[in-house]
This record gives sequence, C-alpha cells and structure tokens, in this order.
Amino acid sequence: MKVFACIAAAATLMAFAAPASAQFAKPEDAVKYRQSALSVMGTHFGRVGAMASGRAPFDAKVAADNAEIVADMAKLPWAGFGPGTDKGTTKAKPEIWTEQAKFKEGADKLIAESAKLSAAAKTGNLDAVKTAFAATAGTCKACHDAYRKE
Ligand code: ASC
Repeated sequence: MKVFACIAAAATLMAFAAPASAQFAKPEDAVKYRQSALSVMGTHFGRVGAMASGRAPFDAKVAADNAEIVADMAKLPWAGFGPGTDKGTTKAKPEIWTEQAKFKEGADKLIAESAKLSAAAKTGNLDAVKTAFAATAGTCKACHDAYRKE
C-alpha cells in the first residue's frame, strides 16, 4: 500500500513537472482543447464586437464581463499547439510549427491587446472599447491570415 501511494505521488509530481507539450494525453486532445478555447474566446469577443459596432446596445457591465473572459481565454490556446499536434481535423497551417517564434509573437500580441480591451471595457467608455476592440481584432486577423487555412 505504501509503495503504491509512493508511486502514485511520484506519478502526480511528474505530471505537474511535464512540459506544456506533454500536458495532453493524445495530440487530438490538444487540438480539441485549443479549438475549444478559441471558440469560447470568439463567442465572448463577438459579444463585445456587437456593442463596439453598434449592432447591440452598449452595456458597460456586459462589455467588461465579456472582455475579461476574452483576456483570460487569450492565454490558453497556445499550450495546445505543441509538437505533433499539426495533424487531424485542423485548419492550422504547418508554418505554426516552423515559425514558432513568429507564432508566439502573434499570440503575445493578442494577449496584450485583449488585456487592454478588458481594461478599456472596465472604464465604461464606449470609444475606448471601440479602439481596443479594433486593435484586438487586428491581432486575431493577422494570425488567421498567416496561420489558418482558407
Ligand atoms: C471575431 C472572431 C474572430 C475575430 C476575427 C477578427 O469575432 O471570432 O476570429 O473576430 O474575425 O478579424
């Protein structure tokens, strides 16, 4: 029993110490994870965008809540682009894995701009939200143009 507990504890420690690329049991799990994170982010970004474009009435609290989720979600997808996750049902272009520094730069820009969007939304100023929304959308588009198929 003690030996089993010891092995279990060691296995748990090793799991936490594993690099980001080994955080998923299978490559498909990583693909599903990053697609889910991007989908949730897009949903909440779209709710801010509806207000930024005037398609929905501006509600400062709704904008702030959604922008905060975008900023949080923006940190997540990238762990799902580890080695060996370039296969399967994905629109991800192979360049992601051959231009990793550039890809990370794009991810970091999204993280930075979405944090600014969240801060702007917390001020309750619609013009600030519009400006920050456009800047954030620009980082989405730059990566999609470079790294997403069709
Ligand atoms: C969105 C969404 C994206 C981005 C992108 C910006 O609302 O889902 O992927 O904005 O279209 O260019």
